[in-house]
Amino acid sequence: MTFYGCKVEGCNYADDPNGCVYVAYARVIFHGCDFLYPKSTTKYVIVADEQGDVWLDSCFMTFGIYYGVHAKMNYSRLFIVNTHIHATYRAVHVVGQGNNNVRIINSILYGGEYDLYIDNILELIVCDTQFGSGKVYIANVSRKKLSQITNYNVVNNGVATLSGDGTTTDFLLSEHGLDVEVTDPTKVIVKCTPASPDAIAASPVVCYLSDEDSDGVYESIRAKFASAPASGTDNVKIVWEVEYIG
Ligand SMILES: [Ca+2]
Repeated sequence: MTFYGCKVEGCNYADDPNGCVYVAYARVIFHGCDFLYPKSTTKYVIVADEQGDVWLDSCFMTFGIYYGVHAKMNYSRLFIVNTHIHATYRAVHVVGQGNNNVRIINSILYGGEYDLYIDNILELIVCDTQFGSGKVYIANVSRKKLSQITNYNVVNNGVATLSGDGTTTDFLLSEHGLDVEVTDPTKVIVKCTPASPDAIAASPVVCYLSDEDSDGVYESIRAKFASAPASGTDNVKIVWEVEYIG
């Protein structure tokens, strides 16, 4: 079924014989629609491989779905709002040409392989959204804002309690816990706050990402004090915070 510009309200696409809906050179709004059990179990539900804006508002895309939305967009926009997509392979897949906008708000994305796969778009905003146990891949996005996402940590924080020995200035705090494999430490902001008298006395302190096992992946956080904290047991406390900005 191919749409060339319309609003689709309250439709039920169960058992669509083609297994997919094409949107090409058009603006299509799907509101309150139910997409499930496509006849083809290896195809896409919504395909937007040409110029074409797609709004999915208050829709369900579940039960037997392989790909949810597959977009190879050019000068197009994809908005997914109040929508649940549960796909056996990829819930949302967008590989653009550097000039698309994708916004996903207050939705649930579950994919057997990827919950979300985004590459080469202009702007990505994801907020108040729940991911499943699939992977998330986001690359080559010029502007990006991710907030209030369940099951995908782009921010993390913690408290490290250490013991000074009067000579050590550089301490391993913990792993950062971000759901991102960090190979470029310039993509992560690391902040820390000294939170005990001996930590404050040895400050200023800076925190930074560290590749403890030298495998090219920065999995840890370290703190470096200007002077060695005093000797003691659990006398050096640091509050740390990390944010992925890649
Ligand atoms: Ca490593």
